[in-house]
Amino acid sequence: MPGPQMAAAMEASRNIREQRPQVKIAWGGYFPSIYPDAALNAKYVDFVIRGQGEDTLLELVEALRGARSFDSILGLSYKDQFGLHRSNSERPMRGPDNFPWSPFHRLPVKKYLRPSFFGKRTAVHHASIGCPFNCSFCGVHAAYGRDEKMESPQRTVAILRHLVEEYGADSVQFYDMNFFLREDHAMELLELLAPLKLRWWCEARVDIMSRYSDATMSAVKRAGCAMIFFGAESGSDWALKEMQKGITTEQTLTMARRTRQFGIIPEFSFVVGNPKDPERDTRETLAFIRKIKRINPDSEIIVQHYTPTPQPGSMYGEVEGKIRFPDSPSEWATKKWMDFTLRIDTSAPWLKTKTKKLIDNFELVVASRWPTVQDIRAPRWSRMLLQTLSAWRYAMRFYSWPVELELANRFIQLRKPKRESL
Ligand code: B12
Repeated sequence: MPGPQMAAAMEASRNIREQRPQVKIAWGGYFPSIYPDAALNAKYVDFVIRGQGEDTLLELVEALRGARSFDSILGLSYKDQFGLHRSNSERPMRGPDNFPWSPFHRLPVKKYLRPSFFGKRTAVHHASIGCPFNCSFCGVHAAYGRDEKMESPQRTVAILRHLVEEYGADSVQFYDMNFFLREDHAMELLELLAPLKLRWWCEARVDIMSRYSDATMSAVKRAGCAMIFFGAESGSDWALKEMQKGITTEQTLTMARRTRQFGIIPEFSFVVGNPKDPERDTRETLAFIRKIKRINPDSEIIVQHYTPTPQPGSMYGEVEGKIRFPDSPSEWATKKWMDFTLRIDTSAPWLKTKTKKLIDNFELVVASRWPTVQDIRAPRWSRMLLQTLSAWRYAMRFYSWPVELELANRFIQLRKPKRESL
């Protein structure tokens, strides 16, 4: 991932290079997959493994032992003997069923099962890999291509049963980019999942789930689903089109209603400040969030700034010339770019300071008016304090200079879903 993990990887790589210069260093994961040239520009990165890593890494080890050539390894980028960057073709993705189970017996699994809003011992699982959609701001298709491969429901449930029986897991977060794809697959999985009595979280799309029948929706609830993360992205249909999101604002409202009807908490995430018309996007999205809150006050709202990734077909074309991406990990690790990748402060040249302030202030007022249920440590009084302080602002739509909320939030420090480690 970009952000703090990358800064830690830089430090570790530099130390290894210093102490053992003969050791080759390969980077993998989202950041080097999306920015392979920037990663290779670092002296201490010899290889970049793009996208799925398991097979590429093994083949790289074979090549380092002299058993094959580097140019025969799909998904690998590297420096040749002249120091020039070479990028081999993409590696076709293999589905989860093609790999053996994770070797849980070799890990201190209990240490990884952490308390959360969902239970005392929350596990994580990937029940599919990749995503067939093409949203212009998303890193998944940039790293993995446009394909999604689902794990068989039998295998998902067998692995989860193992985590329940051997290690006492009582809840799970599915890290799939797109947990619900086909309704028949979902129904089969939900029926098998229900007897495990897990409370769980997943990410899904409003277009797909708004078409699911009532019977499937109640099976989702019966199977233990407590919360679903939806990328609602914008309150403007024109901005959704610009983002190649493939959903409508109407479908988001439908899911706000349906989640309420079936007793599931929705998390709606927004990417505000579309470069085409950031002012209009912001105005319409903030009004839309208020509408969602009227329909389903339990909705958790996540507000992010629009940050393009440099990839074909993305909004990057729109902002070309207005933004220059760093060409080395050390520049990516500066505060300015760290804030960019974490979508904290995008320093986007197309976003007026006034608009940016409005987005940030609105986020603070909404997060205080409805403090996230996901912070399980926050005492009741702290939530009540934030609610009391922010109620008049939300009612009067007065978001400017929220100094008292900034102070209260600094003191209370509620967990920010999506931003902090779990
Ligand atoms: C879980 C998750 C989180 C969790 C992380 C919890 C934790 N403690 O690990 C939380 C909620 C904290 C989180 C936060 C954020 N996340 Co996040 N997150 C994910 C998610 C859903 C799964 C990642 C994962 O663990 N996958 C499982 C691993 C096994 O798969 P993988 O990472 O793809 O790894 C494979 C290959 O990449 C490769 N590989 C990976 N590492 C390495 C290393 C080596 C050496 C090699 C050889 C290979 C290799 O091999 C692996 C197996 O094939 C992804 C989306 C997704 N479904 O992939 C987004 C995703 C990674 N997150 C993203 C973002 C933007 C963020 C935030 C910045 C959001 C925000 N505004 O705050 C923050 C950053 C937080 C931080 N500290 O840096 C983006 C990154 C996009 C980009 N441009 O790079 C993603 C892709 C989502 C998206 N739709 O765009 N996230």
